[in-house]
Amino acid sequence: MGMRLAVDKFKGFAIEQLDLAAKNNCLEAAFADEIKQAAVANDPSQVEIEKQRQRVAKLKDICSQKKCPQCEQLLSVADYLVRKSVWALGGDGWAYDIGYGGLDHVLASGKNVNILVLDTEVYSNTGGQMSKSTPRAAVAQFAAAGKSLAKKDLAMLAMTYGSIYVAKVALGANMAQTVKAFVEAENYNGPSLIIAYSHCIAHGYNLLNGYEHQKQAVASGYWPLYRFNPDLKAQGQNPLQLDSKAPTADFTEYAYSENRYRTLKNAKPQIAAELMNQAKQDVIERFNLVQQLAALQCGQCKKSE
Ligand SMILES: Cc1ncc(C[n+]2csc(CCOP(=O)(O)OP(=O)(O)O)c2C)c(N)n1
Repeated sequence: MGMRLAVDKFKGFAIEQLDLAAKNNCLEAAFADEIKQAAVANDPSQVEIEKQRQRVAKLKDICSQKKCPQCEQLLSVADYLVRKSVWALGGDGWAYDIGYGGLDHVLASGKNVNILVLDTEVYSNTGGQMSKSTPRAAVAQFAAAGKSLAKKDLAMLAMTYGSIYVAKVALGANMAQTVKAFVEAENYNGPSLIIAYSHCIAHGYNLLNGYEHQKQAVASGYWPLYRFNPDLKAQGQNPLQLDSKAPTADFTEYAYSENRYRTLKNAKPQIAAELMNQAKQDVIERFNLVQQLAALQCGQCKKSE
């Protein structure tokens, strides 16, 4: 958020210096205006961004040959005249728990900030403590008897704003969908949140098979892939697009291929069975909810705006 505000401030300052440099006849007015128009354009295409890069390179060339203080100032901030994207990266411990208040503040700011959550479902750096993202029935530090509550649905919470780009991705399950989500988030002129399924040593399996586990997480319906793009509303379309199929694999089978679930089955089979039943129900309910929301007819979206 601070980065976004700083980038916007520097851009504003660069535009002021650009105007002054044109007034001082250090720059041709038409060239300065061309740069200014491109700098304030809302949704520039990649081609337009490249063109602006070339203009700014030429501008820096001109400024470096002038000796006036105006041009020196402009030279120091000229790069901010090209569109800059801002990304914040963090884990689930940060996004779901300790940084959630701040995350929510950024999401509600309406600013063009992109957020990527690498969701390992535990605090990985500090040794695998439970977070609100840890799924029910999984064992983690502080949840030695298996987590008794369902995973917090951060994507669903973010979608309730209606004005935030939200995507759930799993690189190992669908690379094309992941890339699509990143491109759309980057292009969306507002806050974006991408939650990426991320395998972790704390899950308890050979990480060489990480992508295979990601595939199973998606195939079992545990990790539905979807994209919520508020821009689609303006076209009368449902903003929510479900990108993964209805479950084709068994959740229990997937879960018990990972030590974080299996440990409990071995140590306390009865509790494990009970939690696994509930966890299975979580998966069914959550997948059904997303499926139903994605199937809504949104012909009225445009009219009601
Ligand atoms: C406010 C705050 N509390 C605690 C820490 C200590 N800390 C450093 S890394 C970490 C784990 C973060 O977990 P997560 O956000 O899930 O990221 P991961 O380690 O999984 O990548 C913690 C608690 C911190 N840096 N800041």
